[in-house]
Amino acid sequence: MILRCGGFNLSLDRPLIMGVVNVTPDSFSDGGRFLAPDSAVAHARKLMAEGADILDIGGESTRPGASSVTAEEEWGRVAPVLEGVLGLGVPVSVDTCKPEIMVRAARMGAAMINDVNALRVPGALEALAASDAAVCLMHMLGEPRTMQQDPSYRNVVEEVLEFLRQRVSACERAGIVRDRIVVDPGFGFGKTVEHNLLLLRFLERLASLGLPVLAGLSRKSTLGRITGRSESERVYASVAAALLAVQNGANIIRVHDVAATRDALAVLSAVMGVMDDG
Ligand code: HH2
Repeated sequence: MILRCGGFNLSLDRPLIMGVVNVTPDSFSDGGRFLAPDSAVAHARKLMAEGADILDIGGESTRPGASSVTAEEEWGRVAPVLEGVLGLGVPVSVDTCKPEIMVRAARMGAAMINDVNALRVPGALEALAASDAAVCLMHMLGEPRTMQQDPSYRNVVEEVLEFLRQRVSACERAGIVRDRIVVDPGFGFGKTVEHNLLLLRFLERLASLGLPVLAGLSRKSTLGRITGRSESERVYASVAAALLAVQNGANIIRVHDVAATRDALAVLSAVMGVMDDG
């Protein structure tokens, strides 16, 4: 499978690692650490050196209860970092829900728009259609401020699948072709621990859409609930979750800890590639 992504054609014959670069004061696990453009760019370089295949720059936290930012504020955070990493030779994704940010980021050279709102904000479909960027469509129940207030589903896996199917159709109607689309179940976005575990266990169902699947479990609270550990202590659990996601069909893994994830995926790839000849 090939993902067309701005000027890049990404082969998904092996799982790809998307490294997270949050340029926010309030992200749940690394808020405030890379707010200065220089430190964000240095962090992006480090993630690339560790083996990131894609960088994902975010200027607004989606943490439950995070405060929203204006487009100007968000662009003020994202633009200098985007400018600093565009020449590094790796496709750059911008994590945003705002059509004006999508347009400006794609114009500047972003290869992907990662939208936790799946292009539902008016103008977002058109913004993507007018660009050559890829898009990641993520499922979220409700909105970040309130999404963790008693989320409920009849069948979480089937409902997430149906939502994504409808968003893919909306993209196609708007003129965004399928080989530019990635889908994501949105771990932690309007989901209980059990919902997240069901989605991870049955992630393969999403592959029935015939599109690349992205999974973001890195350092999330479900892993904290299972292990009893704080955000910065969730590396081992995150690596385990990334491995399970890939085994269950994920093509792109969105992570904070690139080096650890890369080593785990190398072991998986060696085991899967070994010949059974005696
Ligand atoms: N998770 C977060 C943000 N963006 N995008 C996709 N496609 N999938 C995800 O699971 C996902 C995402 C939340 O993680 P993080 O960026 O670390 O936190 P914050 O939103 O607080 O900045």
